[in-house]
Amino acid sequence: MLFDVGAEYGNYNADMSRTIPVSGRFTARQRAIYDAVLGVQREAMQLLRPGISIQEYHKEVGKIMESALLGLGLIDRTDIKNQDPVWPAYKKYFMHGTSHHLGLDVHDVGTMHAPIEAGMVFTVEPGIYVLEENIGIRLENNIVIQEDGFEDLMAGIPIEAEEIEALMQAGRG
Ligand SMILES: [Mn+2]
Repeated sequence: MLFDVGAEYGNYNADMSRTIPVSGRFTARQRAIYDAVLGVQREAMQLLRPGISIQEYHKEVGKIMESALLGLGLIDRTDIKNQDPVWPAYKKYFMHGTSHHLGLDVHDVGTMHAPIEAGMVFTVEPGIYVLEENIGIRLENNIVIQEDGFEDLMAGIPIEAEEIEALMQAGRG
């Protein structure tokens, strides 16, 4: 079950996604896809830094996602070789952007063309949606860009598959 939720405080917004297994435990396949999404999220966060444009960033995340989907056997080298550059093969399973500005609005105003600056706040929300397997997973945290990296504003909110399962087991008593 995929939740995309948020809170508003002092006119500022949050935007978070978590995905939990309805049974309380991920199947092996769900877990493989979950961990792939989490891996892409973590790598994507490392890319968001002052100087990079959001367009360049999305291109780089596309490459990371491509390799994750290859690993899951969802696409193969031939799909990539034959892909439409405007709609690359990975888009079949990840058809939305990875990040958007966040602030006074959930999708806050901001240019896609100017370089990213310290102090900007972004969502980082990769997802893999496999219609044919009835599995859709998105994980979304909010980060603030700093001069030398980023701070994950949701670092304290459980996201590891083990943490999610443990919480669900605990809620069963
Ligand atoms: Mn979002």
